[in-house]
Amino acid sequence: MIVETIGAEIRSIANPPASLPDGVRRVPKKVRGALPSAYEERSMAKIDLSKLPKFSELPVKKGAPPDSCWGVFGDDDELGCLNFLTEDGIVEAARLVKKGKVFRLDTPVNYADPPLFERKPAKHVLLSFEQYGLLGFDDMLDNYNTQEGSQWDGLGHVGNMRHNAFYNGKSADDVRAGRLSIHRWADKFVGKGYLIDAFKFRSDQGRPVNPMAPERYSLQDLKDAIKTQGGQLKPGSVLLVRTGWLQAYLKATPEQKSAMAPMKALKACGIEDAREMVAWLWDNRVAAIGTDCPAVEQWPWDFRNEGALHYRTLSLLGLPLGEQFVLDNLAADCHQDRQYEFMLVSCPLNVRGGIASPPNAVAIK
Ligand code: UVW
Repeated sequence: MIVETIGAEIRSIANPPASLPDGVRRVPKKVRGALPSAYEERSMAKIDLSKLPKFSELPVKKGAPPDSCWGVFGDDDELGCLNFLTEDGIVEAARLVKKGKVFRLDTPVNYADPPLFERKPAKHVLLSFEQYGLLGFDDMLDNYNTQEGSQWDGLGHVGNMRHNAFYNGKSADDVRAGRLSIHRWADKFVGKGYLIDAFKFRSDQGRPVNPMAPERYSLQDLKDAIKTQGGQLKPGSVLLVRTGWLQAYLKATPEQKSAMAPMKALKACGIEDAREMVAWLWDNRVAAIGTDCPAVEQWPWDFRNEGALHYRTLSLLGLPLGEQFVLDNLAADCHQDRQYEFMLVSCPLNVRGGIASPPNAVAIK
């Protein structure tokens, strides 16, 4: 199926009609057959974000779990909330670039030593051209876990246990077969970004959060921080939330880092997993949420808790989660010029069937 359509009124269609809605391009039949599936053009209709259902109107599909957006973007959709990143939004994002400053949002590979959650470090191997009598190198990253550092969790990362399904009702076999793959995002993760420095907001208020404890930033904290910072979280933005965790981690000694790496020992702050939180994210058309903490929500979180943010976002709303992002320099710049909006460009790995990816992201101001 080639055509992707958006919204309650424009459904995904197995047999596209002769004329397509504005903005939907059809891949010519001749070309379709010639392209491997990774290169299929998956076009998006121009959508009016204000016309999509509100959270209170979800679900729109019979039999879909409560609080899920399954079916809103069509039954075959694999992009979830990234559908909020529209072509017009990219043009608006480009207009936010005023100073020519670029902020890399990824940690260096193997920054966490040892990596968190018992993930394994990558081994960087140089291959010399000496054997060919030449001067030069290739290199390999052996054993690279795409979640060893900064990462987007893809929609195949966790599924809804009760419904035994991932975003949009896809099964584990669908995921194994490459559905909800990270490669679908390869050219879709560009748009407006907005940073909330929740850590600074709470500290300035005299209510500091300890990033190394499972403390939570509430929805009210996020809303109040936006009010204090100024600017607006515009519909169709990627939201970045600085929790202070990465800064605290980087200050820890090697011994402290080793002690906190195992899953059972790690303790980290995050944002609260309340229903109101995801309702706000959906109603504000947040396309993805990236944080500088290990799990977006606090760690530990209870894998059996259906209300955990991982389940509410990834599997019910198709909302990508970003973890261990580097936000300190970006935050410092935002405080300096009081501009918390920027263009965000993220090029996830083009791995067919991939589950997660380093964001390969920059914020540009
Ligand atoms: C956890 O919550 C364990 O984080 P991740 O998304 O990296 O699996």
